Amino acid sequence: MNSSRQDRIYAHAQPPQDFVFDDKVADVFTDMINRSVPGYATIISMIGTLADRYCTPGSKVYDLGCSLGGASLAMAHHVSHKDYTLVAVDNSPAMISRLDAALATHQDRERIQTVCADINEIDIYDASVVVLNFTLQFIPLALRSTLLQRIHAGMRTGGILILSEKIRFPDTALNELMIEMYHQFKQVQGYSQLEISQKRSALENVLIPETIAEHKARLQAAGFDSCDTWFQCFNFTSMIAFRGANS
Ligand code: GEK
Repeated sequence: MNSSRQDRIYAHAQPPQDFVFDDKVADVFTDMINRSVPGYATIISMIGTLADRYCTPGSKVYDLGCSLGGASLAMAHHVSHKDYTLVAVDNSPAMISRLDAALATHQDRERIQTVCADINEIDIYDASVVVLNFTLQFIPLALRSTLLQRIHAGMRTGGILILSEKIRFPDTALNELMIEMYHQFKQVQGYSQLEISQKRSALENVLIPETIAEHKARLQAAGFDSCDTWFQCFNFTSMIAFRGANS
C-alpha cells in the first residue's frame, strides 16, 4: 500500500457533497480505510490466507474495486504457487494510478494486471477466487444481481467469492446500536463528531447497505451453492460463497 497520509478530509465544515474516490481520497485511503472499517487489517490478511487455499494453478484471481490493492497484495503475498493471474480492477483513475506506481518494483508485478474500468463491464472468466472487499455496497442496487450472476458464471467449480460489506440489521433498535458502536469505534480512531457526521452524509446516497439475509438470498439466486459469514464486527461483515459442482 502506498499512502500513509492522515485522513482529514471532513475535519472542517463543508457544503454537503456525495463521496467520490478522487485524488484527495486516494491520497489518504490507507489511513481512511484502516480507521473506518473495524477489522480491516484482519479481513485483508485472511483474504490472503483464503486465496492461498482456493487459488488453483492456471486460474485467475479477481480483486473487484481494488482501490490501492490491499487485498491484491495480500493475495500475491500468501498464494504459495505462482501459477495464476491476478486482475485488480477499479474505476477510479486516482486509485489505479497509485496502485500502478506501488506495483512498479513489486516482485509479483508480472502476475498482477491492473484495469481501470467499471466492474459491471469487464469480462470475468476462469476465476478460482473473486474478491468484492467493500465494493458491492457502492454498486447501484439494480445492478447487484447481474454482477453476482456474471461472477458466478465466470468462476471455476470449487472457486470462492469473498464478499465484504457494511450491513444493516432488520431490527431497528439493533441497527441503531450497531451504528452507534461503529461511530464510537471511529471516535476511538481519532475522528471528531464533525468528521463522523459529514462523512455519514457524504456516503448517504452512495453506499447502500443491505442485510445479511438480502446478501445471502442474492448469492443463492446467482447460483452459489452455499454461503455464510466468516467475519463480523458491528455493522461490517465478510462472507464467503462457494461455486460447487452443483451450480
Ligand atoms: C480494499 N477493496 O482496500 N467499478 C469499479 N470499481 C468501483 C466501482 C465500479 N462500478 N464502484 C466503486 N468502485 C478495497 C476497498 S473501497 C471501499 C474498496 C471503501 C471502487 C471505488 O473506486 C473504490 O476504490 C472501491 O470500489 C471501494 O480492500 O472505500 O469503503
